[in-house]
Amino acid sequence: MILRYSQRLAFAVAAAAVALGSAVQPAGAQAAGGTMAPAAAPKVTIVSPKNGEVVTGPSVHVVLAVQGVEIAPAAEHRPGTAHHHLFLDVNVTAADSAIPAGVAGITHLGKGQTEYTYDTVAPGAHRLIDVLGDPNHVPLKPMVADTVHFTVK
Ligand SMILES: [Cu+2]
Repeated sequence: MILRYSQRLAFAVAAAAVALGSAVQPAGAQAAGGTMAPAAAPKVTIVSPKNGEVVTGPSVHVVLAVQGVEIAPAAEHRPGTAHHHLFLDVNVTAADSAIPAGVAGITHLGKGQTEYTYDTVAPGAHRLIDVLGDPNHVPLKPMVADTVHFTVK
């Protein structure tokens, strides 16, 4: 009786594994064949200014783009969404801690903005880093970031 039950259980587990395997395999085949995009890792791009670009100051307009993640206001606290954080001429903060607010050089685009204008950026060389953070402002894991160097004339 006990043996029979365990045999049935083993069969059921094996059948489930086969069913799972057959369900997973076509998706993998499609991705490999390029007919369906696999779930892409999130990616962020600083569209403007471009790396190496010389821009006319004093204001600098920043345009951002993402792939594979939804940008949303932090206040919505929706899992899986993110918002941009700009680090202008300052280093990125710790990967496992919330990005601080009220710190010079760090800007939260917490309303889900995908563009930002610095009113005054001094002439010279600058480095801009964009880091995606979750609704709690903690950088996504693995960190999703982009860096450009630009010059204000
Ligand atoms: Cu934030």
